[in-house]
Amino acid sequence: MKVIKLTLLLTCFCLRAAAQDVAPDMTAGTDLQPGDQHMLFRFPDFLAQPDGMAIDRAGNVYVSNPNFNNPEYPGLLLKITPEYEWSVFYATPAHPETQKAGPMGITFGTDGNLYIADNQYYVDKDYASRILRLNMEDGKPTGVDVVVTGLKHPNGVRWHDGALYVTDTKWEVEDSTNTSGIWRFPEADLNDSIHVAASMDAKYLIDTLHAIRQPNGKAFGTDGLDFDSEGNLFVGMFSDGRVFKFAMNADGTVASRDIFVEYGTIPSCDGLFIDRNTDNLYIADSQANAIRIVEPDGTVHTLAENGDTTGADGKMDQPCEPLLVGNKLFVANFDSPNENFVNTRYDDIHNMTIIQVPAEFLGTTTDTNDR
Ligand SMILES: [Ca+2]
Ligand SMILES: [Ca+2]
Ligand SMILES: [Ca+2]
Repeated sequence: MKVIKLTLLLTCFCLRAAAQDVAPDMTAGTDLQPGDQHMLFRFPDFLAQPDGMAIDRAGNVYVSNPNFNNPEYPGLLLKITPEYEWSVFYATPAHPETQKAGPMGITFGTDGNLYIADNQYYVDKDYASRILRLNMEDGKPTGVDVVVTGLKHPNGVRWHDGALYVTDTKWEVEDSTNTSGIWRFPEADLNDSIHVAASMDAKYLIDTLHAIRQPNGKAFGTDGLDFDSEGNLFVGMFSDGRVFKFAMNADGTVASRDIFVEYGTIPSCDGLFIDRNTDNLYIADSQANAIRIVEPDGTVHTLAENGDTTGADGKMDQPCEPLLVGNKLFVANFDSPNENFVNTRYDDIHNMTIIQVPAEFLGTTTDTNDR
């Protein structure tokens, strides 16, 4: 019965999405002033919180929407074509006990399937979160498998060299409340569903990191992650803004961990994307309503930054994830502030921002950065 209900719901959303004018605010060919912010999309209420993004080999961009702020709607995935036309793509199945889905980070595996962090932290902190695999054939979803259970706050996901990497922003056990972790799940093990142990030295946990507690008491750890062209892993800490660089051994264990962006350099680090043509990092500085670019030598630039807004002007309203699409940056805006954020409140405008990246930060090629 629930399946039928979900199908009906999804059909309803598809009709609504198709019924509205889906003419994009701009197309891929529109010329933009480098560094200026523009409205990419303004979404209806059932897409209240664009978050994680992934891009397939054909150049379609997928965006997760956990709808934590609008819980009457399910967790949805939407698809944006290379012509910037969006539609609802999939309703993520609800957790059998919480009756909610919280799709955050998404990424394509080398198998062509979409891996989804189903974050249950905001409805159940008792290790209810999961990783889902949305099986795909010819660009269409064919079903979902639950491949990992027992997580707490899965957030960013990336595929690298035969394994799925996942950040767990609040991997807390017992009485620690500022710990976080990084998981690595080899592809072969994902074929049998993995249940992780609630332990700081659980199998598949390759590192744990303590977030520096902020004056407001918040301590959210590992969030955005990505790999550079040489296979180094970069992981950002949400509420203290540090970024760590890891060299990896061939067997997937950590060879070294170094601080790449020091504490105090940028206020926060949510989503993180690396352009493998230049190895520049793009960081969504959620707290500051800003996008930072960090060069491989550690030099930090601000690509764009703005004050408090609803997003009605197209500008950033708590940016959570950047994705370089060609030579333009797509920015998802999460709009769910903590008390010390530039964004002061969740509002009823739900938007994504687009920014032309200045030529000085781009490489000589814009090879697809699919992931
Ligand atoms: Ca995030
Ligand atoms: Ca808003
Ligand atoms: Ca807002």
